[in-house]
This record gives sequence, structure tokens and C-alpha cells, in this order.
Amino acid sequence: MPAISPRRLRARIETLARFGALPGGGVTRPCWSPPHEEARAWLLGEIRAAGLEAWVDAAGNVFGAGGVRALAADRPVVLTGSHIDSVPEGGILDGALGVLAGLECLERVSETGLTHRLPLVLGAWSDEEGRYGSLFGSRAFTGRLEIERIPDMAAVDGERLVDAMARAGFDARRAPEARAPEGAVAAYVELHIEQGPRLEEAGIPIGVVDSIVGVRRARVVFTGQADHAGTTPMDRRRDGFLAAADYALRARDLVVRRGGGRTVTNFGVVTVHPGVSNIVPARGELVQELRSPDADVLAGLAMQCESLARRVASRRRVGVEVRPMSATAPAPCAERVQAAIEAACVTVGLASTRLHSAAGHDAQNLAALTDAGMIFIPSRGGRSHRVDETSDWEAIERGANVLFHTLLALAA
Ligand code: HGY
Ligand code: MN
Ligand code: MN
Repeated sequence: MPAISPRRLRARIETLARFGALPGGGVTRPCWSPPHEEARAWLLGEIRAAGLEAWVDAAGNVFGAGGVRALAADRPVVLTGSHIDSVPEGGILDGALGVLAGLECLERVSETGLTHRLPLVLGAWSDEEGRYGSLFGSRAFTGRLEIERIPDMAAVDGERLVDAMARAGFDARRAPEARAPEGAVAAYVELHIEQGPRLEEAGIPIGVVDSIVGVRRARVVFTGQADHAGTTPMDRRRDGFLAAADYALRARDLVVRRGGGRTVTNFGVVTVHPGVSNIVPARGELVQELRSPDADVLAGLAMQCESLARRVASRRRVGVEVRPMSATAPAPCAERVQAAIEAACVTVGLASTRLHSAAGHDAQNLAALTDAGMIFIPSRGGRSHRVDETSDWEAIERGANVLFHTLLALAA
């Protein structure tokens, strides 16, 4: 039975891990940064060295294909891929696995001369981690970019997307040109680490994703009054940070109680202003994420969190403003793709289970355009978005082989 080359795949994963490598392991490789652009150049070289055509679109998405130079409405393709950007202090597999396993599959198919009716295409999506705005490259590809917002898109540290892309040689305003022609993609399947503990704890080697969570991000800003940290009596302080802290703890409990067990929230960014030790904080600013596979639960909790913020603010005699930043809708994966993945697992003799993805992925944008699905492999200890994120090399080989057979089935 034809199979991928685990040695070649491992060599590429280990090489990509060098771009943005951190001394203690892991990577920091934000999209458009120098290490990311070096990784892009390396990837383009690897695609070409594999005998494939390579190109980059106006949103910085990298593509590779055998005998195909672009996407066209009259020649639908089967697409696979993921992303090569990372979170700060992230792992070497999140995204990289799907891109490099996809490249391995395309190279293996062309080496073995296996026939397939539809062309196979590899994609590496820009800024999947959303440093400047979530799932940027696949939003552009699927026509879901809010074009008028491009000039305002910026990282939480204030760096604008337009500037970061310009430094990498791209014009952000042209990103909408990356939109794929209608009907150009017959199916999409992405291999990814689960980034959580479920597969490992169940002892199941392959996850077949049935739906992907929607993710809502919002700034929650509590504004009180700066005061002298020593002379202001405690009962007269209008402390923006304490209001934010009070809200965060209550919002977390609200989501656990009313989220139906599959909704989560996170406060990954906290800013205090003026932010020096001897001033009572005038402002406490949070970036809050809410995630759920259920769109109604997600919308309902967003409203309940907003009214909770207002109650906390009035009790603490401060102001509050909730500013939505981004929102992705929960996406069901296509039954046809899930079935193809399960059939591939039978072919290679692996057990599989269906589960929802608690992480956001580009596949949720592709799901709006075509039949989309995802293959998960277990993350050791469920660890991800941290430098010690890892999966067994055998698990990586198993996932790549399932991807290989899934692609052949979808392209048959
Ligand atoms: O944050 C996420 O869910 C994904 O890893 N970008
Ligand atoms: Mn990812
Ligand atoms: Mn990630």
C-alpha cells in the first residue's frame, strides 16, 4: 500500500522549526515577521524542489500544486493545508504539521504516479493565529474579509497590518484579490494536532472533526479615576483594574455555569493604565475570547457577559465599554469529507472518533466555500500554544497517511 515518507516529513518539520526558533524550544513566528518570511521562502523552495508549481496570492497565502499554476472556476481542485505562522512562544506543530504533511502527500502522489481525477493543491494560509485579525488568509481566499476594516486592522500591541504586510512586500489593500474563483475548490481537508487532551485520553489515534467552534473576541474596558495610590482612602477609589478583575472572575463562572459544557472563555490580554505602581489604575482593559460550537449559545453568552460587565461597572462606580474585535461562526464539517477520512482510517487500519474542534481553524472559512473537514492527531498531554507542544512521530506518520488516502479519495 502506498505511504508517505516519514523521514522526509520529519526532516521538513524539524527544518521549519528553525525559523523563529526559541533557545528553550518552540517558536515565535508571527505572520509577516522576518522569520515568517524566511520560512515562506524556504517553503516555496521545498514546493518547487518537490517538482510542484508554487505561487503566492495577494493575501500572502502560499500554494503548491502538480501541473496547476492557479485556481480556476472550470477546474475544481482538492485543497489541503494549514498555516506556518505561530503564536508567540508556540509549538513547532500547530499549523506546520498540516502544511508539511500536505506537501509530503502531494510529493508522494506525484512520485508514485497514482492517478486522480482532480488536481491536488496545497495551501498555507496567512496569519491563521490572527495577530492582526483572525484567520486572515483564508478569510481573503473565501471572500470573508471586511475590506473597509483592513486599514484599521492591528495587533494588540498597536502594530498595523498594513505596515507589517508592507515590510514583507505585500499591499494589504490588495488582499481581497486573493478571493478564489467560485467553484474552484471541490473539497478541503486539513491535518492538525488536536491541541487538547481528548484523543490521547481516549487512546484513539485519529480524530474526525465534525464541527469547529466559533470564536468571538472583544475588548472590555473599565474606566475609573486615576488617584494617588497612597493618599486616596480605599473607599473613595474608582479602580479600573479591580473592576476588570472582578468582571473576569464573574464572567468565567458565568460561562462555566451557562455554557453547556462546551463553551470556554479566556482573558489573554490585560492592560492597566497608566500602569505604574503608585497610581490607582484609571483603566483596566481586557481582551476576552468566547468560544463555542453552538452559535446560539455563543451569541447568548456574549450578551450575558456584556450585561454582567455593566452591573460590575455600576457597582464599582466606573464606566465600561465593550468593543467587539472579531467573530468567526461555528462551522459544521462536511459529512462527505468526514466519511472519506473514516474510510481512509479503515484503509490504514486505524480507529477514529468524531469530535468538535475547540480551536479555531482556517477550515471553518473553507467550509463556507466547499466541503471541508479536518483530521486530528493526539497532542501529548493535550499541550499546545506553548513551547513544549508535541506529538509522537508515529502519530504524525499515522495522520499524514490518513491525509494521503483521504486526498486520493476526494480527488478520485
Ligand atoms: O486560537 C485558535 O483557536 C487557533 O489555534 N488559532
Ligand atoms: Mn493552528
Ligand atoms: Mn494555533
